[in-house]
Amino acid sequence: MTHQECINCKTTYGIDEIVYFCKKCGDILEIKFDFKELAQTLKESDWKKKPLSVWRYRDFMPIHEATKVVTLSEGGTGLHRSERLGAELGLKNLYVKNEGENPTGSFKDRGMTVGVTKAVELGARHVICASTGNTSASLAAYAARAGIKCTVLIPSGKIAYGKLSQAMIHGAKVLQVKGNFDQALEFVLKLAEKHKDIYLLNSINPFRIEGQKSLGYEICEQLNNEAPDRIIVPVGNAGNISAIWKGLTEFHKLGYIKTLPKMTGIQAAGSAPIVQAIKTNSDKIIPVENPETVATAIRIGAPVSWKKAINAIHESHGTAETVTDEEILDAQKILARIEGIFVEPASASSIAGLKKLVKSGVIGKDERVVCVTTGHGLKDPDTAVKMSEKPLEVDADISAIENALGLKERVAILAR
Ligand code: AN7
Repeated sequence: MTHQECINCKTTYGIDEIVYFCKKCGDILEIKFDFKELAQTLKESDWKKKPLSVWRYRDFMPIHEATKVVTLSEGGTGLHRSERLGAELGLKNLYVKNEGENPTGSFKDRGMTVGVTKAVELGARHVICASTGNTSASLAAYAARAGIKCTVLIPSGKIAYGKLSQAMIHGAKVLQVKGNFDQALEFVLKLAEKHKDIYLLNSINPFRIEGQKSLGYEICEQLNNEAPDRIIVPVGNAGNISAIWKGLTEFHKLGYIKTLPKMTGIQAAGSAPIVQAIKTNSDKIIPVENPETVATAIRIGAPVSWKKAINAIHESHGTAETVTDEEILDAQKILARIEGIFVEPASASSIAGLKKLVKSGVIGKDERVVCVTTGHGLKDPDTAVKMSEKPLEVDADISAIENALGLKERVAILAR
């Protein structure tokens, strides 16, 4: 009794119907469950015996029972208690949920394992997406795993090398469109509309959101069935913050958690239409024409899931904030140096946002906060190298090496 439903006019569509936008009002769709039926299924299921992972929650996923899932073991990522970073920022209860630990190195795998499983279930032989990098890397891997064709459209120039290499090695057809992400997305939407045999897997596809909601479930289970006070998420197209909130509200409705966290979205200052809407208390976004940021993953001016994200922030009494490129890179470095967690710039925006909001007093020092870091640092090695101290070149000689390390001086001082 699961169906797809328009988030605006509530028109319903069958669970196996291929439809990306509401045919009546043009808004986006979400998956709806019959909660009585779901609660009964869960009661009879042994889901709690399965390891922490996306497919631990198979009963919560809109996939038919007999379907074979397309998986690379996604989810089950670490929720790292971050005492040193917490102390630095004045917080006692800080955690980092590190999504870089997923198979292709980003949270996108949670959505793609479900999305590509659904694609195969529907008989699709060709999948497509537009991407700032991670979505294409993930889709390429899952399409390879499923043995189906994959096409990705990426913006020109501004895609991190690690991500591009993944899409290429997995055999996707990669088109670099001379334009930005928002333009690339418009083209894939047109292509999927025109060529019905090509299945679209951007995050307007509600089956991807279903996979990504497991991130919300996992955080609560890792905190012994409690929600934190706040979850901070980097926001681009706004699929992830919407998905996490969907998962949390489902867990709440089913009685697995008693409270709900404040959802807090962070965008880069140069591409922050959702923050702008929240701050001006508007129920609409004004797309950013030419988005700019070092965090190329979230260089998105017209996020498709903006309405879901604004709902999530309002319903949860959360907030949204911008961070500058400098704040992002600074946070990336701090996290790597004092917690041993290497994330890409977009991911570090959640840490940068936390720092800013603690400083301004919006986030209380006693709050239990979870920062989601969305992608691995190796996705964008160029930025990491650029902002770090260069390796010293030394002669292949022990005394030259000791010299460079300052060990010679120490010997001299000790000898005195
Ligand atoms: C590391 O790959 O949109 O708000 O095309 O790669 O759900 O869009 C990437 C997004 C955050 C934003 N962090 O998530 C793409 C793409 C990282 C990301 C986001 C992305 P959404």
